[in-house]
Amino acid sequence: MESVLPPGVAPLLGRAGRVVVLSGAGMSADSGVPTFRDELTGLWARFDAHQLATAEAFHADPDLVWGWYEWRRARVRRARPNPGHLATATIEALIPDTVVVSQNVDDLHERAGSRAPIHLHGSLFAPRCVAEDAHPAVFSDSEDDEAADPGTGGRLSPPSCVRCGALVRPGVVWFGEVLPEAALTAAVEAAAACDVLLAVGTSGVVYPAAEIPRIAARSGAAVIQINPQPTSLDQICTVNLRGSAAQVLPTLVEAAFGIARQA
Ligand code: BV8
Repeated sequence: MESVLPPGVAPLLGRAGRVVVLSGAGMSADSGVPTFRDELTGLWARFDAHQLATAEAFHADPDLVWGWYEWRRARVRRARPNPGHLATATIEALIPDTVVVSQNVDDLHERAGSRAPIHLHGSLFAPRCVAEDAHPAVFSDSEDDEAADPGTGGRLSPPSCVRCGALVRPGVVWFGEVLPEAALTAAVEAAAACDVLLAVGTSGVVYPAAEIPRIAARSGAAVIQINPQPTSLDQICTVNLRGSAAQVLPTLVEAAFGIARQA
């Protein structure tokens, strides 16, 4: 596996004092969580994810969109962090000044042991009320058991907020919605100050998240991309490692720190 690492890449990470790990949907692909590029299935097959992940779609058909998010939540609950998530937590343990910036709404980084990943696009596990002040939703969350097979999913009516009776919506950032300011500011500051940024499994087309690796590159950091496919980030990267997160990230950590990968 060493072969995927051109000479000089591992020491870049091994010598780094400040690291940013920017993860996209590809980081969770090896855990069975579909990326935003993957075709939608079942009820949602006739939509693309960018269409459904909007306030317009939710207000036009709350049951369709809430059903989609509940299906995704159930799938993530059944998923397991993969060696890519585990290697990220290892980097954090070895380089204390590591910031994990996730575009993903799953909790696989946390379940792999990452301290406090920054969620730029929210979370599947933080539903909130549609009311202006977006107060956390108070509702009896049918924490259906982890084992329940989400199957192909279906339409599901969103609950009403017990506190104000308004609809409850997924706690994610939809297209056309602004990102949480504190999260974005923290990510931009970390990117501007890091020595190395690892861009893992992101197509680099969704803004403003796609600006993060560009800020790091402009600030003189080494940008290492891990992705089986070329992306719009290739040109700004110091090195492009063609492979999966679960394969390449543990190999890089092993080579950089001389420690065996976690299964
Ligand atoms: C906003 C939560 C202010 C919901 C998500 C500038 C230029 C152009 C457009 C814009 C711009 N500024 C704003 C926009 C509009 C828009 C945007 O960027 N549109 C894009 C599509 C052109 N941005 C917004 O709307 C943002 N808000 O700007 O607000 C504003 C407001 C009004 C008007 C103007 C401005 C909000 C963006 C956040 C949207 N919410 N998620 C949910 O999840 O349901 S984004 C969502 O898509 C995901 O969270 C993820 O972040 C993103 C998908 O991107 P990636 O993670 O990169 O994943 P993708 O599927 O694309 O690619 C997967 C990659 O993995 C591939 O490269 C593949 O090769 C690789 N891969 C596959 N397997 C593996 C792998 N890699 C490693 N290992 C593997 N095994």
